[in-house]
Order: sequence, then structure tokens, then C-alpha cells
Amino acid sequence: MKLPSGAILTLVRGDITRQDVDAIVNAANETLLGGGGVDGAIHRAAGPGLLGACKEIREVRPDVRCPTGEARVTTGFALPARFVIHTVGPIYRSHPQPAVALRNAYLSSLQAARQVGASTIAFPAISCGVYGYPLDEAARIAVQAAWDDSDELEEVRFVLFGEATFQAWSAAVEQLGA
Ligand code: AR6
Repeated sequence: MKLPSGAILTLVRGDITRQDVDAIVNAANETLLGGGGVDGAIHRAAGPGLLGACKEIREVRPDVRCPTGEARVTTGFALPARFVIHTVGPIYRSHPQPAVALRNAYLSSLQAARQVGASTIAFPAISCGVYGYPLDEAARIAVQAAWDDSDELEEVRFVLFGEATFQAWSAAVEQLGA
């Protein structure tokens, strides 16, 4: 699907750590010190250098290197991707405005990609695992963010793990009507 910016939006099933793009996005937590899910997979595939680079990111408050909805960039170390854009989605049940925070996580990541000159970016389904975001709403927010702001990018790829997630994203793309 073509986005208003001219970039293409693609949906793939698979593992984000294997994507040959300029930047992959990590669904991290505010500490940026690693975790389970896609965060754990990215750290394992990148190697220990990634944790070292994350530790060097300045804390904005104790134990918070990246507040929810913001993004921070490191290099990709052993990954095929040159950059990792770490963002933090909302914990669905406890965040006061989860939809706003999730949209901000996508928009901050797109902005970070532009800032480092990345033209291809791959996203996982941010907040859709441990953080419990309902898939259909998360998919609509993700696809809408790409639609609204993919300036200067060539490709926005969503790498979906699991059939239900892939179906939710496919439906969201269809709803956009392109
Ligand atoms: N490639 C693509 N998607 C993946 C992969 C992978 N290799 N592995 C898992 N997913 P989650 P969250 C999917 O829980 O909900 C971490 O501990 C997964 O199936 O990784 O934002 C962090 O440190 C789901 O669809 O992220 C945080 O503490 C999606 O990625 C917390 O989890 C996101 O699931 C963040 O929770």
C-alpha cells in the first residue's frame, strides 16, 4: 500500500530481528535495560553491545531512560539493521491515555528514523504483548500513524508475530481504504 508521503507500507509475518531495513523498532520499557518478548529477542540478536549502548543513554529520572511515548536510538550492533529505535508503548490497563501514548510511540519512532537518516523502518506490534493492548485498536493506531507521518521514508514495514496480529493489521490497512 502506498502512503500519502509516497512511502510504501508493508505487512509481513515474522521475526523483526531478521529484517534487512535501516532501522528496527524495539518495544522496550522505560529503563531500556532489556526484557522479554521482542525486546529480549532484539538484545539476543544484537549481542551485548546493545545493552552497553542503552546504559549510556542518559536517565531523565531514576530508572527512566525513555519515557512512554518517546524514542531513543542506538546502533544495531550484530543485527542486519543499522539502527535500533527503542520506544516504549503504554501498559494498556494502567495508562491514563493509552491511545495517545501508543500513537506517540509510533510518531516518535518515525521522527527518530528521519533524524538518523533511515529510510526504511520496521515496527513490531508495540504494546500488544506483555503490555496488553487490544490488537484491533492497536493496529488502527499503528497504521494511522504511518499514514499521517511517513515523510522522508521509503518503507514502513510492520513485522507481525502470530496470525491474529497479522490479521488485525491487515484489517486496519483495509479500513484505511487503500
Ligand atoms: N519479532 C516480531 N515481533 C515479536 C517478536 C519478534 N522477534 N517477539 C515478540 N514479538 P512484547 P510490549 C511480538 O511483549 O507488549 C518487554 O519485556 C509479540 O508477539 O514484546 O510492548 C519489554 O522490556 C507482540 O505481538 O512488547 C517491556 O517490559 C509484540 O511483539 C514489555 O515487554 C509486542 O510484545 C513491553 O511490552
